[in-house]
Amino acid sequence: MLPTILLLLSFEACFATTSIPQELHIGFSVSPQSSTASFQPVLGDPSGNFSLGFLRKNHNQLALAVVHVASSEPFWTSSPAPLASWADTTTLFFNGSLVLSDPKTRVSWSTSTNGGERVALLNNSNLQVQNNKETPLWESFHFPGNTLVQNQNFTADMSLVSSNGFYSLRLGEDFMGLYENHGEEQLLYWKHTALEAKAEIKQGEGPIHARVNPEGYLGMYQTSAKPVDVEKFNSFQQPYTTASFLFIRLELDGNLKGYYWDGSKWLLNYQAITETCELPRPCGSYGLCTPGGSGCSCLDNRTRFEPDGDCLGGDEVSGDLCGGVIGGNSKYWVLRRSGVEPPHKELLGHVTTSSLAECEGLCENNCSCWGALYNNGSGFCYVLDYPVQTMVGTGDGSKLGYFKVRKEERGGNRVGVRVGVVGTVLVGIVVIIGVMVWVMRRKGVEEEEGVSPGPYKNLGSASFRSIEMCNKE
Ligand SMILES: *[C@@H]1O[C@H](CO)[C@@H](O)[C@H](O)[C@H]1NC(C)=O
Ligand SMILES: *[C@@H]1O[C@H](CO)[C@@H](O)[C@H](O)[C@H]1NC(C)=O
Ligand SMILES: *[C@@H]1O[C@H](CO)[C@@H](O)[C@H](O)[C@H]1NC(C)=O
Ligand SMILES: *[C@@H]1O[C@H](CO)[C@@H](O)[C@H](O)[C@H]1NC(C)=O
Ligand SMILES: *[C@@H]1O[C@H](CO)[C@@H](O)[C@H](O)[C@H]1NC(C)=O
Ligand SMILES: *[C@@H]1O[C@H](CO)[C@@H](O)[C@H](O)[C@H]1NC(C)=O
Ligand SMILES: CC(=O)N[C@H]1CO[C@H](CO)[C@@H](O)[C@@H]1O
Repeated sequence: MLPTILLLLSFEACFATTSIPQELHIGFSVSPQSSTASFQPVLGDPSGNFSLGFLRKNHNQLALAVVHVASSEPFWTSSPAPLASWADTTTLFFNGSLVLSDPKTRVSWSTSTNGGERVALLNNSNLQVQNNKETPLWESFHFPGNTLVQNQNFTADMSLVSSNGFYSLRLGEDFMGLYENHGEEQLLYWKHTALEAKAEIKQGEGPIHARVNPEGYLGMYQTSAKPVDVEKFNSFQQPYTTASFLFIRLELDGNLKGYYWDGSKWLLNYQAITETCELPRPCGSYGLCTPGGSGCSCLDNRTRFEPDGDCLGGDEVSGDLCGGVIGGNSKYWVLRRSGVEPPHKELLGHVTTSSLAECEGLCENNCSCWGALYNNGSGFCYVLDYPVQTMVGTGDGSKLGYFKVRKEERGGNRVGVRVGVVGTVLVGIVVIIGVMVWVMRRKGVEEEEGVSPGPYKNLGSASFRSIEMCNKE
């Protein structure tokens, strides 16, 4: 008897979680369940293809996400807003705004819509907060992350950002471009200018927008329904395409890729960049990428390339070489290499100098410069005002590279090792102090019933970063 009841109860529980509502109304509230492995659906679309719910991240955190149910592929998430904890104190509720609230970490995300009447997920995966008007108050299609699904409009004021935050896709006046984020600066590494074969871009008629067309292309449009550009996918004008579903995603390596659904899995349909060496940093900092199969090596020929590390400097190379050092030169050492040129040089500015020495001089005397590359044939001089990433190898010995390497960051020799050990000990001490302060502050905060959110939050994230650093060591 008892087992039967239990069976019935658990059957009922299963059933309850599989009947997902298609609309959320004022007063709705739900929390993540500890038993959910990776995704807990909250709202479904009419076709059953898509679902809004809690997506588990880093074991015990979550983002709100719209996923493709059959593949669990997220098309939209509430990040880059901070992740909430996967805990029953975290709630998603609808009070006119759709709000994700985690009082424990004080993470809160909201559509900030007053007067919303319902939340609905459309059959194109667009999540909307609606009232009785035709235009929704809020829609996820206006806030893309790294993914753009078919028919989703991508406008000039949006950007698609890779989930590591390094790369972005944006529209210009008559082109779309992929950019590498260097602090404030954005370095263009791929540019596709509208061909204007079917329609022309007209001055003064507003910015262009882009959209994945279900017929199998990424189109750029201005005012007309005719595209000003058609970037074709493999599935272009294939009979299976219109019955399928397409999306593009800015991937972790900086490539823009397109996919289509064949009914059981996603197939690669498009790649903006097909040559590995044309990716923004295929071989890491101070790496050298040689087209035609020989792959990655290091600019410094005394250093061996390791696939999971950088040749020199590591990931932490940033900022500039300015300030604070007597004599100017002492902050860095110089590495020279022949047979190298900058990647995407057609997108880089250059100056023409009459000699290699003059080109190097432009960099040597400027502390915000990290390197200079000279073409002895054309006299073109490329000055790099950002930390040195992967260069491209050419067989041509008249192409010369001059690179500054920050001194403390030179690894692999005895000085480097000693600096590393001292660094580790220092990091350890900082972490211990950090944790002590954090625990003390946390106690304080708990006693005050959380009156001062600032220091608690900041300390929390700082010590979290330190712990991450230790794990890496
Ligand atoms: C909905 O909840 C949020 C978060 O608690 C709050 O800031 C907002 O004022 C509420 N809106 C309404 C209409 O009650
Ligand atoms: C999606 O919804 C729209 C409008 O609600 C409808 O016209 C269309 O046929 C639907 N598409 C699918 C694939 O269900
Ligand atoms: C995208 O833009 C086109 C043209 O402006 C419009 O007709 C269409 O409804 C928009 N699509 C969505 C999903 O908003
Ligand atoms: C490394 O580069 C230096 C300077 O370009 C050159 O003199 C040396 O022969 C190279 N060593 C090897 C092993 O290729
Ligand atoms: C140094 O380089 C930066 C970046 O390339 C440039 O903006 C600046 O004008 C240069 N300064 C001098 C003194 O040449
Ligand atoms: C650069 O060009 C000059 C003049 O053409 C030539 O004398 C010199 O050897 C070249 N240097 C290199 C490194 O190719
Ligand atoms: C993209 C996707 O998953 N589409 C599916 C939506 O649902 C219909 C009916 O079940 C499927 O045939 C599609 O493949």
